[in-house]
Amino acid sequence: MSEHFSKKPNKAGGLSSLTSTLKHIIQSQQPQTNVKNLLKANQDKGFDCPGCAWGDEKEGLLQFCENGAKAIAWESTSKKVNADFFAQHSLSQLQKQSDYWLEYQGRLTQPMKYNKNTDHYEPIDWQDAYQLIAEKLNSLDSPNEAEFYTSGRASNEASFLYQLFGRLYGTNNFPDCSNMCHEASGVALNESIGIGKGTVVLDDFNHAEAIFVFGQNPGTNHPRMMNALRKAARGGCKIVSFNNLKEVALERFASPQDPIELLTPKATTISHAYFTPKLGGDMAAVRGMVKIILARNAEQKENGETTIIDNDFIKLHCQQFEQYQQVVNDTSWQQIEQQSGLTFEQLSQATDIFLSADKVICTWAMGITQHKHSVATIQEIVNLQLLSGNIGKKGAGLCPVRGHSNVQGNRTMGINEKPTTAFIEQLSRAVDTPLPKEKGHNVYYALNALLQKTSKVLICLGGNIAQAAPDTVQTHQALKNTELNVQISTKLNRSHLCIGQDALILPCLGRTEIDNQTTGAQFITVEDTFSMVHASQGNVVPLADSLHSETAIVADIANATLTSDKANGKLKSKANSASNDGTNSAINWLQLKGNYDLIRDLIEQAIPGFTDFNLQLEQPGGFYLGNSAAQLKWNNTQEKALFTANFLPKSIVNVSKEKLNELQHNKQPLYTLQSLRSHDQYNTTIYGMDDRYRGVINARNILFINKKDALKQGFRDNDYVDITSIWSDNQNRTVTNFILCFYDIPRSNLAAYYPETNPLVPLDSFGDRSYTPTSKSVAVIINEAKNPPLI
Ligand SMILES: Nc1nc2c(c(=O)[nH]1)N[C@H]1C(S)=C(S)[C@@H](COP(=O)(O)OP(=O)(O)OC[C@H]3O[C@@H](n4cnc5c(=O)[nH]c(N)nc54)[C@H](O)[C@@H]3O)O[C@H]1N2
Ligand SMILES: Nc1nc2c(c(=O)[nH]1)N[C@H]1C(S)=C(S)[C@@H](COP(=O)(O)OP(=O)(O)OC[C@H]3O[C@@H](n4cnc5c(=O)[nH]c(N)nc54)[C@H](O)[C@@H]3O)O[C@H]1N2
Ligand SMILES: [Mo]
Repeated sequence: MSEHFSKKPNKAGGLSSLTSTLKHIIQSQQPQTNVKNLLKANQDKGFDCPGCAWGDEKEGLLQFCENGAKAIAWESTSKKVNADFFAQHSLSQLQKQSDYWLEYQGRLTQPMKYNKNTDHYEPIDWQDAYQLIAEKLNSLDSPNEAEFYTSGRASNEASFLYQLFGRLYGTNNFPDCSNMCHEASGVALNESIGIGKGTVVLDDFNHAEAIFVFGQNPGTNHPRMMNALRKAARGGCKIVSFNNLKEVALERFASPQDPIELLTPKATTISHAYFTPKLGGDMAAVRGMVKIILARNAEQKENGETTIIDNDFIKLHCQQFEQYQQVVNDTSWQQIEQQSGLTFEQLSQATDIFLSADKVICTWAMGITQHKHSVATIQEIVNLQLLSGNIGKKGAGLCPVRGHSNVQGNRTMGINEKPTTAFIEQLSRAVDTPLPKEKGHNVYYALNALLQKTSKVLICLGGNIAQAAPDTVQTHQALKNTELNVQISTKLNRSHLCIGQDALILPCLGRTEIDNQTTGAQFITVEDTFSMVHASQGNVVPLADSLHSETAIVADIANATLTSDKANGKLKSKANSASNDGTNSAINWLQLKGNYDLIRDLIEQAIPGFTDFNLQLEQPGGFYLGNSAAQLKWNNTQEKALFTANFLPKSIVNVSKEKLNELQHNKQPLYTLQSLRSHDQYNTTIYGMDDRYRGVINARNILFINKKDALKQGFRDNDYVDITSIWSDNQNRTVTNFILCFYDIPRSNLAAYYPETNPLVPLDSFGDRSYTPTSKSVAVIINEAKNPPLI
């Protein structure tokens, strides 16, 4: 033990989470407002908690969790980052501050423009800011020289207007946080089952007989999911965890809403079985389970007994089963055990649980999606579920657990750089204007285009691309190459500080605040991970009169850009041919901004599933968008659920053979590093320096390592090390002075926090077909720190 490490707690939740909630509410300096906020979180006529995309229970007074409370308290602070603040701090001074310090200064409240001569951000009128954006966009040689980034908090209304604006302007360049998150789930599921979303609803968790949780840490990142898991476990459902680390919430969880578990050491055992595969080893693990199932099935068939796989389901609904069987047969046990790091016996135990349950849900998150072979891994999970017909029946299905609270809604609204033809055609009809069909940029291509200066303008609807994207040095350079960088944000972050020629900060309202427009207070809508669409309305007075809503900001930028006399000649269209006040236009941006019901009317025409949108929202809890696969309708090209016959990757270590030989020759051990979240952060927002559930106190530069690996290299607990990534381009990517922490982690695997380790993730190291950065499998070496801090 040291000053930074204490014993890992033996349960998650309980009193510690309640005290932490209170601490964050008090620290916000707005305790009364925040108590009021928490009572409205995820309630009918309340606002949608910005914490995560988990679904809402139908009843219960309290619908928030510790980390949702942190997110809410973080937004509702009384501290302001206004013109005075920027007059006091030059850009160069701000650049020296930590990410934690930047966001801790308070809420952005005034639109600001960077002045190169003074090196300060200075106030600008909203209208002047819009004019500046309009002029810049209309001066570009091609609309494809602009990038429109979105983070998954933006509402359906704001993101619908944003993509419509981008497309009317003439581009499909919509890089978004999803590209770095669940992109692989979308690619895999669309191909396998014809829809890129999960097939379950919240109620399915009440009926499942087994729940397999792959690569996910819900105790920290989806705490409200813990209620569903706890309830299921208590009802006899068997929960099986596959996680590279022993995450305490998946072992034992105490509900803060249960008086006994709150006040005594009692807790509910969550996982019936817990397996710790190697990083990137899940595809092999699931392949192993399938191999066991198929072997047992063949045996039973031979003995004339009933088979264990669901032959009827497979015959009626699936394709390519024979090819898949062949690939499974050709996969050796040696490869399965070596890649998964699990034994035949362990995988047999997992299979026994799988087969003993009639209804199985598989959930997953970033531990599955951020590898090179993530698409294939997710398709292997689908294969497993198809074998037993575990899709389209109550209590069973596929559940990619989304991150940002409206990231799924953003996609439904068309934030997608590769829209389908059907989507574009319907949207074009709704606005009576042809729209671009060719593919645009995802995050990977957008950053490359900015690096090569073929893109010149970056507009970000929320988020913090500077710290969220991989290869920090390159990403920062990409942002510094911009001719105009526009950030629509609530808090100050690194993306406001990586700038080129012109830069604007446009401060917006948060979810908890009242959004008044010309026709009165507005609500917005969001879609959760279970495809439920519901309203969200803020209920506290905005921190400053000068704040605008995201929806209004997008409408104003669109109005200024598209209705200008100088609107890009090539883009002149019916929808854009308006006078300057936004009237007489097929799209009357100013009218839409004044009344969000009208935006929803337009969504109803443009996006399938939103018939009677405004009316449907009147139902408490909102409405279900439906899911074709859950109804056993397969909307892929084959019109069948596909068994995908992928081979296991040749290696799960993300380096070339030459590099591997070189390291072996130098006797330098190679590790695979995962970059993950602590309990005290929301992505790039750092709330505090602890990671209570892993026993870490007051430090983020921690490197979790297996004791045997450390000792073999001559390191001791608490030693300082430098971490260097191994990648084919020979560029030096190093982060320094990480403190080693001996931890229960598979050999040759490491874990450290994101975003601090993002400088190690090479931009060109991304998932096959998903382009998701391989944030959970970075090949690295570690060396004694060159310049350790003097103690
Ligand atoms: N409080 C809070 N809530 C959040 C967020 C936040 O930062 N803070 N972020 C939101 C967002 S955008 C997202 S996407 C989600 C993220 O939610 P998670 O996916 O839970 O986030 P990570 O911290 O990246 O955790 C990854 C988990 O997968 C495990 N893992 C890593 N690699 C592997 C592997 O190869 N195999 C297996 N089996 N396990 C592996 C890790 O040990 C860890 O438990 O949470 C959302 N909710
Ligand atoms: N190495 C590594 N990198 C990763 C990941 C990882 O696991 N490892 N995870 C990836 C994942 S899953 C994701 S989703 C991305 C996250 O990428 P982003 O979504 O870009 O990042 P966030 O940190 O969520 O964005 C935080 C900022 O959003 C702004 N903000 C907060 N609330 C609002 C709001 O209501 N409106 C507006 N307009 N702005 C708001 C604030 O200014 C805040 O500073 O990071 C990815 N990067
Ligand atoms: Mo995410």
